[in-house]
Amino acid sequence: MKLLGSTTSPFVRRIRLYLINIEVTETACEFINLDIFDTQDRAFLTQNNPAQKIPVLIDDDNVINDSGVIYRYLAQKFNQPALTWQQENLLTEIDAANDSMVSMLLLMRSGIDVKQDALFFNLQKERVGKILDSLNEAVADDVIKQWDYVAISLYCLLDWLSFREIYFWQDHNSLLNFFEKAKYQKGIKETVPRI
Ligand SMILES: N[C@@H](CCC(=O)N[C@@H](CS)C(=O)NCC(=O)O)C(=O)O
Repeated sequence: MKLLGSTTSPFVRRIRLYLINIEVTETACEFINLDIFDTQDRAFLTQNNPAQKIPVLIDDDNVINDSGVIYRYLAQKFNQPALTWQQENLLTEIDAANDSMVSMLLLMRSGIDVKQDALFFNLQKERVGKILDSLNEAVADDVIKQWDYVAISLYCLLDWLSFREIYFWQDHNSLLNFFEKAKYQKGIKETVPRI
């Protein structure tokens, strides 16, 4: 298998950590680090995913796009349990916060002032705030407890928000406790997004 991605993407990092967690080695799944804004790398990405997003998993003739679908593919291939509906909802929240903040980052890189008081920016900030409150509660209530795909995805979101300095979440005590414990998990150091 091959995983197309980048070291900075939180969506790619989840899959890398999940693979490590289920003990799939680098030899069994090679990580291809792309610069998605480089012409050649972008052409290679587009060949495999016209949506031009990472991660992409290539497993012989199967080309799988989107971290959520890749997760389901891997879970099935390696006989791992499927997510419960509650876990699916938590993942939807984590994805929504991640998508909003990736959009904000791209807007900032396009020279747009995301601090301005305008509908689009206000909606993203409000959404991320509400989601972080909800995830904080989920951690406090032990709904997110095991080091599974949901916890991995949450860790990747929080670490990415800090890395990009795009949203201050450290005032959420349960998330902070979760983060402090999770940073010693297998693979965290090897997949750190800092360049
Ligand atoms: N829903 C997708 C989102 C993936 C995504 O947004 N990846 C970002 C990198 S963090 C990307 O490829 N962005 C390129 C773009 O938006 O043009 C997933 O879960 O895989």
